[in-house]
Amino acid sequence: MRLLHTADWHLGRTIRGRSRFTEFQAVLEEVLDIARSEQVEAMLVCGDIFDSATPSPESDRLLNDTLRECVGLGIQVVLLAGNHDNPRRLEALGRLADLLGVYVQSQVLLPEEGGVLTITGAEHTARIAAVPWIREGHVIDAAELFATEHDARVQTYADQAAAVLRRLCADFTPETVNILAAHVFVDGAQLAALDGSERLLHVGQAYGVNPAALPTTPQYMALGHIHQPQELRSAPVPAAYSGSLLQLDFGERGQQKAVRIVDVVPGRPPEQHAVPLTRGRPLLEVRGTLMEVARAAEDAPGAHLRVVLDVDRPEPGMAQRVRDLVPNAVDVRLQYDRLPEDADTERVLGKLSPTDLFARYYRSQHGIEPTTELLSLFEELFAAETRAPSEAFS
Ligand SMILES: [Mn+2]
Repeated sequence: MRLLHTADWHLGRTIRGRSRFTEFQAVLEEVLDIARSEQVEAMLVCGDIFDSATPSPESDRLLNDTLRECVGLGIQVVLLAGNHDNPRRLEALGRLADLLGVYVQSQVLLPEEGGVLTITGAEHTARIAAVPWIREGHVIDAAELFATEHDARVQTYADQAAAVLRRLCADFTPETVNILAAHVFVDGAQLAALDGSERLLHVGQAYGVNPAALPTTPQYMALGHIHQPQELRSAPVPAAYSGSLLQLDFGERGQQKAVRIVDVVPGRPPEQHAVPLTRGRPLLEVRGTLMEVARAAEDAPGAHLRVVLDVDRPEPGMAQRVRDLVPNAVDVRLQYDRLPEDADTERVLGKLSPTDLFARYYRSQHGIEPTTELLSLFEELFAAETRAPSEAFS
């Protein structure tokens, strides 16, 4: 049985307020082209279908157009709710779509109550343990539902989520194709290193499932949640994050996005490979002077650009000049040398007057001294603000 594994579509995501609708449209057409030419029997979309809990009608339509095409091709679809999705909204879609072979998994269910889906292919039958994102506040409910090995000690979210995954895969038998599809954060997965954009989301949270705690019974784990495509070498069985369809934020720039094609028959290890996606616009960062940046932008006409502009000091209107010159610039930052901080001033901050504190703040933000006019304006406003309200506004 041949499967297409994808995830993290995030339909409706914008970049700094600009629509990416045509990119989503183009890349979903590309996914359908791949599904068609690879003759897949099923497509697993492992969560974060939409970017928000209240997607626009355009995003709804894009999903429906894509599903409609799959139905026409005879491709069965499994959609998982991710942490960005509204599970009840997706569930409502599933109430009708299952008649067409489009199965929505919006909550954690017992295996016999729909937690494990059955997909019948031309030659083989697949059992797919389908696990949406387990919300932090719901993990205990989920674990209790399964009456998983109960430990008197307080178990972490990650322990409980892992127990749910194992339980759902516990009844797999060797005569079927056995797959785990889940929207889950597995510890040790590579996060977008640039800007720490994904890393930040997980710092300090006990969300990461220990790979050693993952079930050993599936033949393949189709994962969603991490946007960087990757095979998960630390997992006990073949496992991968397919990654998102587009570079969704600047932290993901440079990532080659992909879908995965997985060939699997009962009782044997799967064969799988990534198929690169090419129809999204890349995200690039360009640095330098205005002229250097403009030249670099000409070399990358299709990209969304973050411009980091070298300037001596902040100048009002500079960001607008960049946008006028470089229409693809969606993010403009000014780069200049800030004055060095006095190491020991932290201790004396409490002794500074409000005006001195303001002057310090201004220097730290703008790298130059505030003018005397600005300082007296600050004093005037500060005095007005700190007077009794009746006095200030009478
Ligand atoms: Mn996501």
